[in-house]
Amino acid sequence: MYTQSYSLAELGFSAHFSTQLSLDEFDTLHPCRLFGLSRDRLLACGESGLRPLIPVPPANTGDFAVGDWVLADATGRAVRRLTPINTLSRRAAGTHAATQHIAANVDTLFVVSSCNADFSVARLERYLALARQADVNPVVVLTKADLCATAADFAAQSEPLMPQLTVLTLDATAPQALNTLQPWCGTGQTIALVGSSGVGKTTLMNALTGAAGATQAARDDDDKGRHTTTAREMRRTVSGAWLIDTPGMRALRLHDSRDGLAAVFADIHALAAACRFSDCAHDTEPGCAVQAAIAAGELAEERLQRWRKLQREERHNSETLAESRARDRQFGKYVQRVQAEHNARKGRS
Ligand SMILES: Nc1nc2c(ncn2[C@@H]2O[C@H](COP(=O)(O)OP(=O)(O)OP(=O)(O)O)[C@@H](O)[C@H]2O)c(=O)[nH]1
Ligand SMILES: [Mg+2]
Repeated sequence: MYTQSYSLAELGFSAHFSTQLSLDEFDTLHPCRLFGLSRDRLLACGESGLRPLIPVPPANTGDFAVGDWVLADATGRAVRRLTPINTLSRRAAGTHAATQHIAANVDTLFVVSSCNADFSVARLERYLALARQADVNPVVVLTKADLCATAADFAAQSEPLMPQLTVLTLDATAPQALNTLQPWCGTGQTIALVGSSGVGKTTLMNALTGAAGATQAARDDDDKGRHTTTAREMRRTVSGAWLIDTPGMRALRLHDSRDGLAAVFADIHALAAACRFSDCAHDTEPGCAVQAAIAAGELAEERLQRWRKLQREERHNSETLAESRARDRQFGKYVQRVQAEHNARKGRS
């Protein structure tokens, strides 16, 4: 795959990371960027090229994200994760309350959707909140414009979803896609691709990297033979940026995203500030600026409903995660106490 090596600057290393190293660590450890991870191993790239790394227990690979910077020792251990500039994460699928990292140290999030039945403004708003919460710049990329006569309509529906949102429409299979995305793909920049399965993320990645990663064939009744992406991985674009492909997500569950939601729904937040009552529920209260905007046709009722739904979900997931973290902390303290008592008994005997 990667035979050549890159300088730390080419890999995106900056003062944010170098200032985290002690003098001792500068002498003995090597900063490496994570290109991929599996159940028990990290695949990392430093100045001397790609190498597998093993996390030092109690850390496991789930504690890391593709795009992370780690410090590696000479024996192939990832000694420490450097604090990232940002991490995109979601609440993991299933009932188990945990966060799942999507990517770290990302400059731009390409939120990919196609100009067909996959298109959903509610889903776009979700991804935009994810990006804004992590302080990542989102760009909406609408693919399959070549298969649709009304691509401009899809773009027009997307643009008002967040202030100053950039929306691009393109044919991901055409060579021009490269030029359209070029402004975000400078040397050392990191881009992550998110979106549902089949929208063209890997196709875009192939266009930008000039390599052939497996894409999934057009969907038909029989799913056999499709090449859906199953792992997150980071690859270099022809212009020296770093691109993180992710598997299509069935559900993106937001957590701890209050600021992200406020940034995406800035229109509703601005209106709410003008309501007569500070605790206005924007229902039937007198002097509600939100309902007045709906009545005047300036705000769509559906957008208010989508905002409410995301807020409820965000609150529920954040509370569940907070409870689960508190439980883990209590259990950690219990283990420490038992250990201390055990050691004290050993010391006495
Ligand atoms: N005509 C046309 N086909 C496209 C476009 N984008 C993607 N495709 C096709 O759509 C299919 C799915 O594309 P992929 O790139 O594999 O989709 P993905 O988003 O990576 O899917 P997952 O890996 O399952 O998440 C492939 O057959 C692509 O050739 C486009 O803009 N125009
Ligand atoms: Mg894919």
